Amino acid sequence: MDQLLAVARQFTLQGEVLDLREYGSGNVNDTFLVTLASAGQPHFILQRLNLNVFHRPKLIMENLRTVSDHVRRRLALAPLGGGRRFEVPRVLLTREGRDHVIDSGGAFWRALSFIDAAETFDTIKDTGHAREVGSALGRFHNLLSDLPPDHLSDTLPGFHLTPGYLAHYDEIRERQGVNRSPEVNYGLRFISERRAWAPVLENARGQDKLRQRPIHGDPKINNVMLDTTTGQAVGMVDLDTVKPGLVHYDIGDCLRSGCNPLGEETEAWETVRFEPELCQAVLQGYLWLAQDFLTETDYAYLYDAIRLLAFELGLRFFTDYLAGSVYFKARHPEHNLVRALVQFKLTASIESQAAALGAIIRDLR
Ligand code: GN1
Ligand code: MG
Repeated sequence: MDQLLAVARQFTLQGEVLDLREYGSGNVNDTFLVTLASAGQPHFILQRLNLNVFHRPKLIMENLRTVSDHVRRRLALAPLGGGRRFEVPRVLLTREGRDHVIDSGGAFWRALSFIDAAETFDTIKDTGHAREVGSALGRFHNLLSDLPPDHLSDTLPGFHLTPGYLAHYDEIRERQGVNRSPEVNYGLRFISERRAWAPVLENARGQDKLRQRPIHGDPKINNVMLDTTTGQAVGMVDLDTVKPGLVHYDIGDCLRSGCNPLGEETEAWETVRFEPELCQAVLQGYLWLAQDFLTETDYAYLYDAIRLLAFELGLRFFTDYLAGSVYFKARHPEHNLVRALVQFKLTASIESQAAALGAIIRDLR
């Protein structure tokens, strides 16, 4: 705690630290909310980056600045109407003007502005919430649609490349073997039945049917901030995975998160379902702002994106379970297995509603 406070103080230009507590439910970094005795900006976010996942933190800080500067510039040129606000976190500097602190143990700390009078939720509440989540992603993509993707570094090579996750899965199975159980058998079979289809987005990209754009990388519902009074989306947080990629990764990830009413952390994996009404609402919110830049072929791959990103996250959790939970923080030894089963059930639910989801996509165009 003393070390934490000492790090927090380096980012405070004025005001004493009144409170410092763990914040949010991230699976990779450690996040804290700092409260200051300062009337102007009483809160900021302090984070310890997980260097096992993010090998080049300086590039992440550069991407963060590129994105938040670009978003601010766009909004200054064309402010949102209707009393709406939209923000992404700003990088805060230390008293010496640096954007991070390395502590005595070598950990990498950085501070970000807190979006005021806003909150996030781990599970989706209703179609109104779903529409706002979709519109936040649409707004984010729209604001970055004129930023050339090569202005962003690829801070996490291989992120969202499903064939790479399959190769890693094979390697782990080979290296560590598998402790069989009915749930593990279900997962093994589930993956093997879908592996031929899994390169669908990468193949389309290889054939130049889909092109790279700036993406968020992790637009799950608890990365969308909603105004505490109006419930409107007012920002997207967690920009560590911003990089060049396919918007399909984001759309699929947003939907696998926003259309699962039980949430990705439920223990009741057997009853997980993908809700088409929520899907309709997320897509409506998204497409309202994204239709300006989406092409015909982009639409043609939306259904695959929804199905693939749920499958991919299941595969990632399942592999990490087999590997002994070395990537995603786990609260118990079976945690990543249960998380995987949730995503596999969600994938199966998506597949069983393929025709209805196709119709929803068609009707929204
Ligand atoms: C991880 O750490 P967090 O919760 O922001 C992961 C995402 C997953 C997500 C699932 C860098 O995000 O890809 O979708 O867990 N981030 C990384 O909750 O792997
Ligand atoms: Mg994240």
